[in-house]
Amino acid sequence: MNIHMRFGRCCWQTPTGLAAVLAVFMLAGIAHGGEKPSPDGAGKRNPQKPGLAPGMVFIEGGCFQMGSPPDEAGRWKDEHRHRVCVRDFAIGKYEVTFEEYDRFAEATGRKKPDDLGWGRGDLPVININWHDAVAYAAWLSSEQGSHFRLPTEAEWEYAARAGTVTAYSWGNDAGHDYANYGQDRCCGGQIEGKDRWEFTSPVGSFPPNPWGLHDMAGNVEEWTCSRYDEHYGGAEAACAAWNDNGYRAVRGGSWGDIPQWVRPARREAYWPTRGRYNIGFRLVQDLPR
Ligand SMILES: [Ca+2]
Ligand SMILES: [Ca+2]
Repeated sequence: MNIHMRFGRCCWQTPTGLAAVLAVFMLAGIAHGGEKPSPDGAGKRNPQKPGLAPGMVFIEGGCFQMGSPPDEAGRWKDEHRHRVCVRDFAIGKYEVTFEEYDRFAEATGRKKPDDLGWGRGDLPVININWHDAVAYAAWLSSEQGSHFRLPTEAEWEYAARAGTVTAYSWGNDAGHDYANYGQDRCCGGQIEGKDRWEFTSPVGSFPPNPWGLHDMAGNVEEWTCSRYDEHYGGAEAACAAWNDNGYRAVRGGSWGDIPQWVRPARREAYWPTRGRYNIGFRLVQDLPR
């Protein structure tokens, strides 16, 4: 289990400066390229899918190899490869932003999460626990008359891989031109190349993966709805009950993580009742069948 990796890192918990607060709000449906479907046809997106909510990308279901090969650099033992199938779903093109979450907080009288002085707007929301994310999905569902939820761990990895089998969706080598992540070795944020951010970056600042999804690697880690099971016993394809106090699977790595931690196969575990400065989320929309 990788939960212990989340402890004992203190040197980058305190923001040292203000990130620029951008006034460009996320506009649902803006295309950022990445239009072509996966080369192997294991899944593809269809922006014309009826009922698709703004900002959602349709993902055709399919089967894939979840996990990593034994020789993948930075691999952990909980990443063992196994075949998983997922149904059609839609997933957010971007991580949920502070602007979006603040609208929910204002509408429901919730306390707005701390941005640590980095700014709000189109920066990904942080410092929200799993229950907060689930409550946001429920609220948005009632607002829009559609069903939103967190992705299962399997859906998340399927979408992050986007039909690829490499260590990263762009290839086998990490690169700050593709994602916002941290230093090569522990600990803290890193500014390098197109990665101009020591902490979080505005969503969509990096190229999308082959299925048009931004920041699946890095920026903020993302809650899944699944209970973390080190042995992949099936929990990865289901959502945990709200009163299940076990760890939740958290995916994608963050601005403060080493490159190997933003691989699609990489897994983290975290308490559902705790928020964190590097964990946010994105939503899935269940489409009518
Ligand atoms: Ca960075
Ligand atoms: Ca992310």
